[in-house]
Amino acid sequence: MNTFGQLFRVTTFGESHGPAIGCVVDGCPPGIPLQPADFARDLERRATGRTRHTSQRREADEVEILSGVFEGITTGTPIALLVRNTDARSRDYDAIARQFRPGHADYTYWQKYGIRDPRGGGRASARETTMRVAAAVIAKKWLAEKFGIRIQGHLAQIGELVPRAFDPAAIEANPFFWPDAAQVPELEAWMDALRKSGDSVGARVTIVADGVPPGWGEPVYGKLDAELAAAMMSINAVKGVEIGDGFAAVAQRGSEHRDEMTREGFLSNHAGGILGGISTGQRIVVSVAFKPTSSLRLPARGVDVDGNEVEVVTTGRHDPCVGIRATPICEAMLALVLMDQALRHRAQCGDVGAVLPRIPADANKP
Ligand code: EPS
Repeated sequence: MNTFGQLFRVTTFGESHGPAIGCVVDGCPPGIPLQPADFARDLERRATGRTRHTSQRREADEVEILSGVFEGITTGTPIALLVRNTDARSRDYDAIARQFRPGHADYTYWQKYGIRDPRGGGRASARETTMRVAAAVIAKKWLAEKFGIRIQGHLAQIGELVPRAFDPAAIEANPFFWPDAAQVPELEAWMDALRKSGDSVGARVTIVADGVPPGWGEPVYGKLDAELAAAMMSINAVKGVEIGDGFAAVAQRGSEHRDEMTREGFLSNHAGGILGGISTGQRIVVSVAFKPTSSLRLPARGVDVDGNEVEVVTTGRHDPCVGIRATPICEAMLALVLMDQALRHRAQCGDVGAVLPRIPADANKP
């Protein structure tokens, strides 16, 4: 399955070392101003090779709009976007073309298809996330314009390091999306040491959406939180998703977890802005766990396609922590889910109108 969404449908295609990657966005509302320059900011935020802390592959990541836009405005017809691969170095993969990297999708792709494109991880590469981010630029634009929805993520943990302060203004001012500016030098040194060691590390990314109206999400099989979990889990290397307090709810009492309501607003947001699979109008809060990447130069025991036990060593240009550039990817998946749910809500409940009483978002939020 390479298609995501029901009414706002995104299909991605392409491999990491193929000529290009791309997507088709079907079901996009007409009338949205859209030009290639709109994609630059989020694609740069996600790209490799912009700092020493990510893979040194340097892609231009320029988006070509092939269809669905006339004179800078979406027409309602399928929007095809293309990004050419310009810096693939396939010889890096010669040595492991017949081996399975422990902890990588090499093995499971082989088991499923009996064949794989080993160059750059093929379709299993994080390269594919470029097109999700591109498609979500359109969704973010529409959500912002129609509803004033703002989506922002940050890196909430890397290895054992957690931010000691939270300053929203710091997030976009460093290459980690880290909310504590004073801690960034420590983080850089920590990442330098990790890179030198040849190892990798996991991370947690938290993303929020403000301004989502109450009522989005479908009650049983199309729950907003279920679709968010599936969307985040579809990102490479994701091993866990929490909504609101997530697994911390296990140890909570109901009297603590419930979000009390006043006419001035909700007094807390343990639910992460979703009750019964439907948005409450509070901030939507999603937290995503990334595993440490598996392409390591540290030798590991593995097998090859002939069943021989081999020592696997991965050279090339790899991310020591894929979570560092996952913030825009998680934001993108949040935007795509909200866009699709917004159109579905409009289709079924567009005539319901505003329902009273409407509790404002969190009373205690700045
Ligand atoms: C990736 C391995 C590297 C990364 C790539 C993701 O690919 P290569 O070995 O071809 O340099 O650079 O990320 C991107 C190219 C990108 O645009 O995100 C992997 O194994 O997932």
